[in-house]
Amino acid sequence: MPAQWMVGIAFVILGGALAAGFVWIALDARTEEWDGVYKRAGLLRRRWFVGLLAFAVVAFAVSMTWLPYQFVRAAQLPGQPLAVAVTGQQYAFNLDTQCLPTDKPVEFSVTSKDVTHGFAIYSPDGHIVGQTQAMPGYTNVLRVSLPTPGTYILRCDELCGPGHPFMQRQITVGSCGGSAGACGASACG
Ligand SMILES: [Cu+2]
Repeated sequence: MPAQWMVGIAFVILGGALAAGFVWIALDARTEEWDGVYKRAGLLRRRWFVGLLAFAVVAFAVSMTWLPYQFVRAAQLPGQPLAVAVTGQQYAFNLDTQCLPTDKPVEFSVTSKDVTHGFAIYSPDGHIVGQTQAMPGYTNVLRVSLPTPGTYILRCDELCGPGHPFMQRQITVGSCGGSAGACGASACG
């Protein structure tokens, strides 16, 4: 069953249970003084709030390890990375290498000389494999693994001016004069 369906069914069940609780209290109120109904409704709301709060805290803590924070990516992609400096400037990316290896992580340090740009890496089959922002006065670090050799495309995915649609360049992964899977020494530095 698709995840969206499971989430939808869980939402309907939980929402229905909450609504049923309030309906039950509302119907019960016809034969009961307001004070008792008010207390039970308040209790239900407080328990619901505490339950949601506990769920949110747990979900936040667990999902931290799913997000591409630097400490998470460093743990997922261990090893000494190839450091690549990237500077965005209307409307091009400046990199200090033309070739990236397939056999170790690549760590991009991304900044900008003018406005905020996006920095998105697209694999040869057109899938996005990593993304961060190129921001003036700040360096974002993006660690990725590129195990598939080929020609990748770096695209700006943040509207940065009239020339934004043309802000892209190619970069080779895995065959820069050496055998596939390894960069030539001069190209990779
Ligand atoms: Cu742009």
